[in-house]
Amino acid sequence: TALIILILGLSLGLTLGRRNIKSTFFSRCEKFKEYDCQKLWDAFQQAYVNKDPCKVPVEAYDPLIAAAPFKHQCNKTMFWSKTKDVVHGLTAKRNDCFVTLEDTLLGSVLDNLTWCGKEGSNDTFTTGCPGWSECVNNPVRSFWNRSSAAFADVACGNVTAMLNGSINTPFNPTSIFASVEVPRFIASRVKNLNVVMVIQKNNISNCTDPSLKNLRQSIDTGITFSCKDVSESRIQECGSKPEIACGACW
Ligand code: AVW
Repeated sequence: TALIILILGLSLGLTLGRRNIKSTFFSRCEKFKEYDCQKLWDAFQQAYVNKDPCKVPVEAYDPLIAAAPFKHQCNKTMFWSKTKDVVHGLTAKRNDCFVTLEDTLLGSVLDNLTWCGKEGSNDTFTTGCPGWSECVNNPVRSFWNRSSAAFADVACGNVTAMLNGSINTPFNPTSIFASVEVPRFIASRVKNLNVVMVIQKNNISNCTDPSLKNLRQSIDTGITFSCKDVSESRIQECGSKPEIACGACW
């Protein structure tokens, strides 16, 4: 009987996991009261359904972005690269201070999901989809590129980016942050770019890393640049103590 229960449990889990991108989409979407989730689901699906999953360009998501435009979050916009967990650990608790793409409706609805379509079918698939680097124009990668561009377009005032001090090149030219977001910062909207270098015990780089010089040089001259090395525990403390003022997090 134990074996039968195990097999039943496994197949039930698989069925639910596969069937459920639509219900995941809706349950996450419904947390944001002011949107028509059915309308957003339709706009989402039209981007990739019935298409070769390697032929979904970033523009395919224009109607979805238009249906749920990002709001200006002046002084709160938070970018990140290779620091997903620590950043979201913080913004989950301190959205009074910082907002990432994954804290917005579209970003949170599609975070950690995989999807694609198939020519000749109107279904959404969550297995057998191309990997991130398998082809450039795949549905998941195009969505994150398109939504990151739209999110960067509305950033204003003080902008923060969390980079990872435990890797060789914290500002990597191939990252979405470097290739899609930074080029869209314009001085008439963005006043300061404040980099927070997340420093763990075994860090191998910090604000003096040459890649940070590239970042400083690639931004508009009218944007003030700063970089601060901050320990991971300091960032976690800011998350766990709501009494810490946003400006005093590091
Ligand atoms: P990242 P980014 N395979 O931590 O600067 C699968 O490198 O690029 O930071 N998924 C991938 C891959 C890959 N090889 N590379 C990237 N991703 C996906 C949006 C994956 O979902 C925000 F606004 C991973 O968690 C940030 O400022 C995510 O891309 C900026 O883009 C980030 O990869 C972070 O992009």
